[in-house]
Amino acid sequence: MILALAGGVGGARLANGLATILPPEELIIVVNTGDDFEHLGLHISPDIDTVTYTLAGLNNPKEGWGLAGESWAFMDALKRLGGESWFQLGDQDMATHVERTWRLKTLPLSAITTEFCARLGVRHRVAPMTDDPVRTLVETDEGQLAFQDYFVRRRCAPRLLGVSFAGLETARPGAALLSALADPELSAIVICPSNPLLSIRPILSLAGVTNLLSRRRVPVVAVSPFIGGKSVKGPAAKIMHELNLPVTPAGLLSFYDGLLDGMVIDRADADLADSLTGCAMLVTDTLMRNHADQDRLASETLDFTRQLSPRQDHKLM
Ligand code: FO1
Repeated sequence: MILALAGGVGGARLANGLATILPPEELIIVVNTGDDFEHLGLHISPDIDTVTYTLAGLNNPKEGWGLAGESWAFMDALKRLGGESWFQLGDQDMATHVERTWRLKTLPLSAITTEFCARLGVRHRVAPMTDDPVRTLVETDEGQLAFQDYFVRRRCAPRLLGVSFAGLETARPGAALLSALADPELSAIVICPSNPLLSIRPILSLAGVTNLLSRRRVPVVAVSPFIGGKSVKGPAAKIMHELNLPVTPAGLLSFYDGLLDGMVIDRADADLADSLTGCAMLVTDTLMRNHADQDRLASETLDFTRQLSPRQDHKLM
């Protein structure tokens, strides 16, 4: 059984490749919820929706988030009324947010996610990292901003000074994450090519998670979201630069701080990995332009995990 940690479009793409190869009982995808926010009175869970829509084959392939073939009548009507229109909510996508918000009055996010997946034909398990509220906040040269305010409304223009996760200290890891970490059949943990700081750190920082993960003695493999010093999608590289985190295999290895047994990096970064020790490297094409790329990268990553034995001295983050 593989535990995949994911957030955002890159994470969803690799998760989709893993889901193509592995049967439903052999994969669980645990998703970041730090990007969640309340908007227009609705609870939005962007990363959960991106993963769910991608696995359902319903996602907008160009943007990566949202649904394919959307119409925008709601947004047009909202603009006419002078409403907040910086966050694009398609007409079909709105049904997800309205129905989720309504159900959250009586159900946890994990139960709603399971039900939506079933309704959309997703057979693999997709679970939020926690059912408790965690909200990513960014410190910038223009003050503190909520994550989507910074990311979408301000298009990451303010200079980033730091990131924090409100609610993380008291949030309990989700039941699916805990049961995956305790599952005797767990054979590897795959960190998808998601933003390490914004998507993966919140999952790993939940109480007890790195501790449990390290004790399992199963290989932990990260697929790099960087190619040739740039992020494949989104401003991950800009964000890392502004926080003095190098966008290189060495930078990623040090960011994950003793947790990794293996790293999958792009051919463009092969030279940079030559001198790295303490972590096995798989050098391949990591750009996922289509389904074939997703499946190939997932298959190569799984083969790689099978060749690795976990380090005996996983350091706690
Ligand atoms: N990202 C944008 O850059 N602009 C948007 O207007 C936008 C709307 C949106 C609506 C629903 C959804 O599930 C995701 C949406 N995203 C949008 C993506 C999302 O905010 C970010 O990509 C993630 O939070 C980062 O992983």
